[in-house]
Amino acid sequence: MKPFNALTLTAYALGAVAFAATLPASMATEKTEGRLTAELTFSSIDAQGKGYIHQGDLERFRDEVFVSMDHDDNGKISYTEFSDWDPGFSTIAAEAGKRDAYVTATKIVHAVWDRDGDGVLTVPEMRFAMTTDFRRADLNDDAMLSEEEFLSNFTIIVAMRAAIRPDL
Ligand SMILES: [Ca+2]
Ligand SMILES: [Ca+2]
Ligand SMILES: [Ca+2]
Repeated sequence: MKPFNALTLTAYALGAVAFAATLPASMATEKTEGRLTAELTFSSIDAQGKGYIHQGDLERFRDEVFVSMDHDDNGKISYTEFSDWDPGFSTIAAEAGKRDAYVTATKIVHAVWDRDGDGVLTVPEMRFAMTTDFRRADLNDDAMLSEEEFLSNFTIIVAMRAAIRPDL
């Protein structure tokens, strides 16, 4: 058995929230604000409205997000820069009284994506995270993510929604 390091622990924690977030199916269809925000995120990745996203869509989105996050244009995303970027989850979390849980989730995601642990995200680190998350979310292995695969299995989306509403 491998040593139980911090990354294993955070990956385990994310797995646990992902598991909680996929139960039960009937509740997952309810239109919560968290789900609507996740749907809007999917729409902005799927810029052409195809109804699915492929790696190229995600890479274009990642590139846009990286540029908009990197306030000081140094090619690295600090946690402060990372936490300032928000497609809408932060506001919902504040309204739901889940600000602390949301901040914790953003810290875990930033730490997991920061593979060399130097406190900042580089383009290759973010690309690796997106590619890994894409593959993990692609349940039927067809190299495309349907909206449902993205909403239910894409790690950062699941983590943010779970932080706001653990039951959804
Ligand atoms: Ca920066
Ligand atoms: Ca790093
Ligand atoms: Ca798929």
